[in-house]
Amino acid sequence: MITLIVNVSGVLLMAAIVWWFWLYRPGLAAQPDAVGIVQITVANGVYSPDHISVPVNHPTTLRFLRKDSSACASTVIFEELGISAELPLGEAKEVVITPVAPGHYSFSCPMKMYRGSLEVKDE
Ligand SMILES: [Cu+2]
Repeated sequence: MITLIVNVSGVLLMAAIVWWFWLYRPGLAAQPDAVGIVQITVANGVYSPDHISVPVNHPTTLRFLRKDSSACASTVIFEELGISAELPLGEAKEVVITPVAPGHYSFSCPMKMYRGSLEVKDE
């Protein structure tokens, strides 16, 4: 019985890994509110929302709220934009970005367990 449970949970875990790394695609992109702010929660291995759409050449405030106490989640990196920020636990941290070129950019924690995408759109 124990073996069965271990096997079943192993299969479920593998299915979850496959889903997370290969099948999962973020849904509709979140957009800044009327004053140019997007709230992003950092918890349980995901940025919510993890797909954000922002206008080009416009300052957008990404307001991160980290609820995950693991050390790796405490840094968010926008590789292509050359931005990295420390996220204090349980406190909002604002990262202001003004992307100058349309395209797709990524953001993640240092080990890339937390991953998000930023879509910069022409107006
Ligand atoms: Cu990480």
